[in-house]
Amino acid sequence: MAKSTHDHGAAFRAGYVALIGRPNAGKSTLLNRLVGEKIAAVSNKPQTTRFKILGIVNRPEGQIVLVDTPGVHKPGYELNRRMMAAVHDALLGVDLVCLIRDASVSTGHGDRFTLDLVKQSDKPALLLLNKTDNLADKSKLLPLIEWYQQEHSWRAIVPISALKGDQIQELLDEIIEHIPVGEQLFSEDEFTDQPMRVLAAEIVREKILEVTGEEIPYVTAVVTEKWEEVREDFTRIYCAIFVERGSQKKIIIGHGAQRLKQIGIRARRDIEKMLGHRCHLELFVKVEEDWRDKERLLDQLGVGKEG
Ligand SMILES: Nc1nc2c(ncn2[C@@H]2O[C@H](COP(=O)(O)OP(=O)(O)OP(=O)(O)O)[C@@H](O)[C@H]2O)c(=O)[nH]1
Ligand SMILES: [Mg+2]
Repeated sequence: MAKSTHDHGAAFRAGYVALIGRPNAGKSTLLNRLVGEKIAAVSNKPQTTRFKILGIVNRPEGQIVLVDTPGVHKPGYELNRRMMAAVHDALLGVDLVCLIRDASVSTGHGDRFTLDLVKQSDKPALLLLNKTDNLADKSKLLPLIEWYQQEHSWRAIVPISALKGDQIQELLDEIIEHIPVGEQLFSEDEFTDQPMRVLAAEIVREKILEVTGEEIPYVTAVVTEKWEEVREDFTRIYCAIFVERGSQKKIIIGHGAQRLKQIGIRARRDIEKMLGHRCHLELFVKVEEDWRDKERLLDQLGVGKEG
């Protein structure tokens, strides 16, 4: 279980920490929570995150560079192969791995597969049992802890709730303790590696996931095509929403364009919060057949460019 043994007066630490787990485990929620800024899109649909996103946490004792990754899943399309490449890539480049597990669901093949990835990485690892707020009876954690303990030698096992913020301080202490002594990797005013136009596109994608049903999440990509800083306190943003079929375009737009309007209103609210000033957001829906399986389009859309 969590132990808090931070040694005050110890040397400054800095390191990269991968957040690895099944789709929907809560990796991006945790990233946003730890950084204290909304960086990554979050949704109740699996496979929300599509590429690596860095989030930087500055503390007096050290600097933690979190690497959010797509959920571990079996790749079907080229898009999914790139997503999994991002996971493998993240595992290679970090000092510490956090395996995030939704503690409120039972163990399946995917959990075994994810665990094996962490073991193969040969990196020091923490096990984070997330969504403890979903467990009325915390003793339900015990068999899960036992199973994971038999399978791997964890530096620590920390039950958390990324959503409610439970045990987050303890988690930060554990992470700091297990990253190397070293100098700051990023300047203190940075909190992510993603440019504003990508963050804005991700906000739009998150709103699409919120207002549409089962099929649409997988077939949508969003790209910021134009970013005009009209005045210091006013930005005009044009985002293109790509789908694969005309029928999907109809769904996104909705009856009387109501759905697209909802997406726009919600996204603009969040983008304005991020920018700290007003913006005008214009959304276009474009059909690109089978973009998920076309290398050229994926490159153009900027999906998995680093994967
Ligand atoms: N009850 C509860 N829900 C949570 C918690 N953490 C995340 N969630 C919810 O779980 C869902 C998935 O969260 P995400 O952060 O998008 O999960 P993810 O692991 O990044 O998912 P992918 O990007 O698809 O791999 C969202 O509906 C979150 O609100 C938690 O601690 N408690
Ligand atoms: Mg995610």
